[in-house]
Amino acid sequence: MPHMPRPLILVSIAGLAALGACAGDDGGSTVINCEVEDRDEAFLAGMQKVGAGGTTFTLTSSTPAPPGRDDNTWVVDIATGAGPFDGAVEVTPFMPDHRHGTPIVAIVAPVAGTPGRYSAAPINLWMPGLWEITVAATATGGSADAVVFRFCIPG
Ligand SMILES: [Cu+2]
Repeated sequence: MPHMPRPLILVSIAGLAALGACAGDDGGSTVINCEVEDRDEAFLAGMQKVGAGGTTFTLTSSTPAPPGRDDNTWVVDIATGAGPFDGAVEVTPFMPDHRHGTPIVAIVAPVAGTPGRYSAAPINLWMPGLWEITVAATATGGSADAVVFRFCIPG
């Protein structure tokens, strides 16, 4: 039976290589060069996106700016055709190349005194690479809308 163990060994090596793709990034063994990443966006305070439902999302500020590794705080202004948005907001980071997010949930809260303004923290971008950060807004008793901001975290 000399040939029996070989296929098993090959499968094991392939499995380790697949797991190592993401773990290697985290350990810093792979350098992420954001200069060659063309799916990301240049951060600009006040940058705007309009959702499919017509809701306007303004990324009023990011701390740090541009968004950096680990914890970020964002202020987002949300408006509908009827005026400032009022409802539930969720901010969800995701790494499309690795198919994972972050275990840390960003707390989103309305900013007192400014209708339609929400703060979100911590937006935990814990790994270098391209992140997609979805901002979703569901109006009280109304419809939902969302946009995606894409930023590359160097490392
Ligand atoms: Cu990752």
